[in-house]
Amino acid sequence: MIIDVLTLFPDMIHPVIHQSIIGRAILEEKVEIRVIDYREYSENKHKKVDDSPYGGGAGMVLTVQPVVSALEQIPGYQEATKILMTPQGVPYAQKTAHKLALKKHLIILCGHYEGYDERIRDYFDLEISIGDYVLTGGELSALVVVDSVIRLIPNVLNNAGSAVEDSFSDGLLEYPHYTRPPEFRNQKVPEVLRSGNHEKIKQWRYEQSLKRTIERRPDLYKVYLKKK
Ligand code: JEW
Repeated sequence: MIIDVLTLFPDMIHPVIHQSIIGRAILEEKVEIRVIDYREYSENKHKKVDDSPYGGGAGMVLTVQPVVSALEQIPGYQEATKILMTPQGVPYAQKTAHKLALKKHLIILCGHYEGYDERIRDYFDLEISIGDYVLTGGELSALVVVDSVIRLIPNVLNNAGSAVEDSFSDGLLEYPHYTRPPEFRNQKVPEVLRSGNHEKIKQWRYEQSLKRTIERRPDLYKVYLKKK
């Protein structure tokens, strides 16, 4: 997979993608990530990429020319899946991550002003928001998409697919995990987990998953009941 990240702040992207599982996926050539500073494509004499909004009002708007020029110089950009990061986009969830993980080429645009010139939207296939909170720009959102998609590429997790799904596989939250020591200060590991009774352990974990989902995520529990 090739992922092109269009950003005005390449230094927000670089260190993150070279760590951990993403860093290894790049070294193992499971994914190629190219970070493109679209300011370089501005035809303005001062390399300006923003301007004040027509009709007035506070704040600046990202101009269309640098974005479209940066897009058009990417080989195969017409066939790529082009994603615009914006708080107005569809709320990001695991289902979208799975769809994106099937693609050969993603292009992700990060904005960094009060808004995009509306004409930019015509060049993109999909608008994504990572949740209902305010950020300073699209870079962190793009990194969330990149991380969640790369871990779904076959053989990126050494763990042959068992960790790929985690909590969202059956729609329940994960059960509590424990490891050594069996007792830390006054906290004990539940007896059942050390019993060796695998049927009992399975039952306990399922009950814990249910309890946790009902308490913490009634919204997920409702969906789980419907699917069951
Ligand atoms: C996201 C791209 C570009 C936020 C979430 N937040 C916000 C916001 C911004 C500008 C105007 C109005 C609201 C900041 N911003 C972005 C925020 C993506 C940009 C500028 C974003 N997902 N993605 N929750």
